[in-house]
Amino acid sequence: MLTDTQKRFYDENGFLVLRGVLSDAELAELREAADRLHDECHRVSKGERVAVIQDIICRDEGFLKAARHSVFLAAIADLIGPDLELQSGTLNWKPPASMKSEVGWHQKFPGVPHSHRDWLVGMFPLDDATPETGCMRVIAGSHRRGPVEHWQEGRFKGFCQNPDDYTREGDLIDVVVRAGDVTLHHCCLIHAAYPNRSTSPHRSLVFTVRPTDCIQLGGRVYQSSGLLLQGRDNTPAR
Ligand SMILES: O=C(O)CCC(=O)C(=O)O
Ligand code: NI
Repeated sequence: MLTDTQKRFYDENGFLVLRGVLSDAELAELREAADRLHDECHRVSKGERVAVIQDIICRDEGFLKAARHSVFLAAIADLIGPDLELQSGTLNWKPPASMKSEVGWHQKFPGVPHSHRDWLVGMFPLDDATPETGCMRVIAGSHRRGPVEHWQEGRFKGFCQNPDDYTREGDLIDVVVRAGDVTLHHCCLIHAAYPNRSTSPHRSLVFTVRPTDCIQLGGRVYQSSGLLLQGRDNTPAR
């Protein structure tokens, strides 16, 4: 389903934007499901920080449908193979006018190491994502460096510790997307996100997807970790 140009873009840059994946009806259903978690999100965020609600596929059928969306999975299959399972599925909710909802520079892989690096994160913004509302920023091509330093004095910090890893201006891209688009980013892509300075909450669904031959070596395991999304789940480990 992806063109060779799209596949090459992902290989070179470590991320890809798929435009208009969700229909208006699908988007409306997901927004309603997210709104049902509004009070919880608000409480967790304390009106300041990003609320990350885990295991959303266990919370609402609509979220599971998004994780199994045919276009989403077909695109991922073109990048990392057809046998796919979930590692995590979250609703990331940024309160309005919240400077503390900024997310620092990091890679996914160091917090959740796996037996190989051919896995990725898919995001469904439920609201238009711009620098004003808290869109993602990426260092294009940084996935090719492999995992970079996220530790200080032997402690895992969750964020890049070496500013050289994320301050090379030329490669820094704001990933501006519309609600209904989908972004995919490689597990080693260095990325961050702006705070939400707008007057409305900013909501995204975030699914970490791996091939079934990819074994989790560390980090948290969730109720939805290992849920088969498509294909076979008996592939030998790689
Ligand atoms: O919520 C966002 O905008 C991005 C968050 C992120 O990068 C993450 O949760 O790993
Ligand atoms: Ni991230």
